[in-house]
Formats: sequence, C-alpha cells, structure tokens
Amino acid sequence: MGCKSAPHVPREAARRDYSSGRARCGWLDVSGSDEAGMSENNNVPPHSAAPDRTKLRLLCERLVREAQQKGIAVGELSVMCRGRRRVGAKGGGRAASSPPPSATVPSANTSANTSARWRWLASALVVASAVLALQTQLLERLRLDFVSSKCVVRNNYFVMEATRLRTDCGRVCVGVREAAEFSANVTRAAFEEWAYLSRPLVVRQAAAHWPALERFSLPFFRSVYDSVEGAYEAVSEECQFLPFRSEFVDLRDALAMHPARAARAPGTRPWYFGWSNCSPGVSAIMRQLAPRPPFLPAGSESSALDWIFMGGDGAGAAWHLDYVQRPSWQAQISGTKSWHFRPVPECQDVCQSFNVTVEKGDIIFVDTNQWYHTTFIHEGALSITIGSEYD
Ligand SMILES: O=C(O)CCC(=O)C(=O)O
Repeated sequence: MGCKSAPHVPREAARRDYSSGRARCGWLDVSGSDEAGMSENNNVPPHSAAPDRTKLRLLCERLVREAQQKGIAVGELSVMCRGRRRVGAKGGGRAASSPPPSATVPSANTSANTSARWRWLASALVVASAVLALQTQLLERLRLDFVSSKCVVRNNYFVMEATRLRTDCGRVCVGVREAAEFSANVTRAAFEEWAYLSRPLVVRQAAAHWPALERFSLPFFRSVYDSVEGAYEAVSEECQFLPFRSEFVDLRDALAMHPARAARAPGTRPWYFGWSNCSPGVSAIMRQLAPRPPFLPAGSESSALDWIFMGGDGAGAAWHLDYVQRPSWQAQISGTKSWHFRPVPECQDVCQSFNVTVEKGDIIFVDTNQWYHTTFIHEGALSITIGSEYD
C-alpha cells in the first residue's frame, strides 16, 4: 500500500513488520501512529474530526474498492486482514471477526497490563527469594560463629582493652630506657632473673648457629607446607594468618606469590605477613632447624605454637598490644628489624618509649601484653623470624 516506514519506529518493531510482509503498512495506518502515511495513502485528512469508526469505514470502503479493482474477492481480503490483525495484536491477538479496532485497543491494553503485572510479580518473587537466601546464609553464619567460637563475646580491641589487667608500671617499665642486652653465652640462671620482668631483652647472636639461617626462605616454607598433608588446613582452621597490609587471604595464597614479587624485584608490591603454625608435621621440620633457646628456664616451653613473620623492607606490624598468655621470644633468622616500644596508657606518665634493632642471629624477648609495639624492616635482606611464647 506504499506506506513510508516511520523513522521513529524502533528497530525491533520495524523488523517484525518487515517479516510480516504487506501487513506492516496496514497496521501502522489503522493504529493511527503514522498519520502522514495515512494521509498520503488513504486520503483521510490527517487532523479530521471524524470519529474513528467513520475513518475506518472510509478506509474499509476504499480497501474493498481497490481490492475489487484488482480482482481480489472480499473473502480473500478478509483472510489478508486476519493475518494483519494477528501482527498488530501480538501478545493478545484476535481473529478478524472480533470487534472493530477501536474496541480492541482497551483489550490490548488490558492484556499488556496483565502481562506487566505478571512480570512485576515475577521480579518481586525473584527479589524476595534472593533476600530470603541472603538472610538464611547470614543466620547460618552467625549460628556457626556462635557454635565454633570459644568466646561468648568475640574478641575486639575495645572489649580486650576494657578487660585487660592494669600494668604494674613500677615492675614493668619505670626506669626502662632501652632493651637489656646479653651475649650468646648467657647462663640459664642469669637469664632467669630477667625472664619474667616483662622488660624487653635481646640476646645477641644466640641463634647464629641455627641451621634455619641457611634454610628458611619463602620457597622453603612453600615446599614444606606443600609436602605435609593438611598443613595449610591446620593453619587456616586452628591457627592464625596475619596479612598486615598485603592482600593475601591465607598462607597458601601468600606462599604462592609470584617469584619476582617473592624476590622483591623492582616494581613489585611490597609484602609482609605472619602466621602461627598448627601443623605438627611442619613443626617437627622447623624445630630441627630452629631449636628453642637453650637458656630459657627449664620447663618453660609449654607452647607448641610457633609464629613466623616474613617480608620487608618497610613497615612490619602496626602499633598494637597483644592479649596472649605469656611473654614471647623471637629469633631473627634473616634481615634486620627494629622494634619500637611504648608504655601502656596507665604508665605513660612514668615510663618512656624506646627502640631496639635486632640483626640476623639475635633473639629478642618481649612481653607483648605489656608494651605497645610496632616493627620496621630495614633495607637489605628479607626479614624472617621464628618465635614462640614461653612461661
Ligand atoms: O615480628 C613482627 O613484625 C611483629 C611481631 C608482633 O607484633 C608480635 O609478636 O606481637
């Protein structure tokens, strides 16, 4: 019928119309969405005040006339019209014998409304089930947390600070301006006098002969954890992994870092992390290479838990106070690290801050429950330490 396709018809509508052949133009005309086309092709004034029925009757008469001129039977025309109607009424089509177009508009609207309502209902259902699933997951996590937690109130700094025992400043820090220093040949008796005073001590070169100095490295720890069955799981399930400022999610992730980054090649991101080891298999290997300091008081080793810290250079652990059971020792296996100590708040008026630097082979003793502390790794070799608590 020679209708122009309307430039604003969306691509999808246009495609549908092309696929339905002749029906496309008639549908556009009858719906009145292409008034220019109707005016041009059907001689019905574009802004006629004539009611829809009159317009349609005129259109029908013209159609029938044209059909007759072309030798098309009225019945055939009616079949053609039926085809056309199906296209226009997509989603709620009616046969040609149904009421005139003006009457089909509300019906199309009704079915459009109904399907919109169904769509809305379906979306609401999807959102509701997603919220429900999330809630169930959260509740399950809370339940597991509660069941698996050994504490009624979970640890956090406010709770721990509020419940920590006040420090006896006179015993721990009054008059302390530096770490006490001993040489590697310190006797057990001499050391014992200082061991529980909660004052930082360094025994210089006490670990200098440990095989760990030759063996400990990131690839070494990776091969040990890779080879001992359940070693990574023991750390993640029963021990602690401290990523500090790195992005590592657990020990496996940290030990699997790219070799260039592990070697701290220029342009790679710096890293520092620590973990406690709960794998007896790994502990047995490490203990052969890093035995306990021989001058520790007899029977003072009830903790089987070793802590390893490695990385550098730059910041190590941030300022913190620990809430552990006992004082700790830490052997510097490689690299150089400075410790900064600050008295706890109740002692700040009578005690002072100070630093100490430990070198490869030194062992430091710190009551980390009594001194705020932070660490800094010096440039040069990677810092690797191993340590434990003692009592
Ligand atoms: O070795 C380090 O860098 C941190 C150690 C520490 O903060 C600790 O043992 O509490």
